[in-house]
Amino acid sequence: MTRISKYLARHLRHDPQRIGLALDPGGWVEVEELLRAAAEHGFPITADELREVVASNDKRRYALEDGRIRASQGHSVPVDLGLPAAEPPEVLYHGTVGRFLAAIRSEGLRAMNRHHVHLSADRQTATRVGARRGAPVVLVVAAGAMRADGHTFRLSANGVWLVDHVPPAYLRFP
Ligand code: HQG
Repeated sequence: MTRISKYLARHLRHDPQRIGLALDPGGWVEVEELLRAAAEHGFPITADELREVVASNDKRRYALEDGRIRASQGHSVPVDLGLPAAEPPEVLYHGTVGRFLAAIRSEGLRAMNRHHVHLSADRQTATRVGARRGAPVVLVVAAGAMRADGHTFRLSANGVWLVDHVPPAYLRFP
């Protein structure tokens, strides 16, 4: 399941062309097309396996709708997820690692290779996100204050808060 999920992330978020896929502007692709492309490129997946991966995925990374599938967030290829602006809670969290802190203190949080900065609703999730890269450091984001100052927040289908940039003034460091 993890192998399939990683394969989906690679081709639905970052590199669809690698297997000859084209995502529509919203990031969707026909399930049949995806399965055919994967099989043709040496990674056969059955429709049942795909459904199972989508349903059991720990972070609900993929959405299935009307015979189409897309990643709910995390793209590096240009897509417009069409997410409406949403009211964030007063604080959100961002998990990172010590080696990025100097840059983050001076530039704030930047989207880097993705479309948005990803923020978590709880400290525990942010800790896990940071731990992917080393000893996690959790920053507290004054989301309510940012919203009040005109920054737009969006909430992905799987509960990740997305914002273009977090200026350093809204960050609290441990
Ligand atoms: C850091 C996973 C230097 C930032 C996770 C992070 C998440 C800066 C890294 C989702 C910086 C970017 C996203 C600055 C931010 N200077 N470094 N100014 N601003 N950074 O992977 O948030 O499993 O693009 O702290 O669970 O780690 O893929 O972002 O360490 O939800 O579904 O630059 O990816 O979800 O890394 O993770 P990423 P992220 P999936």
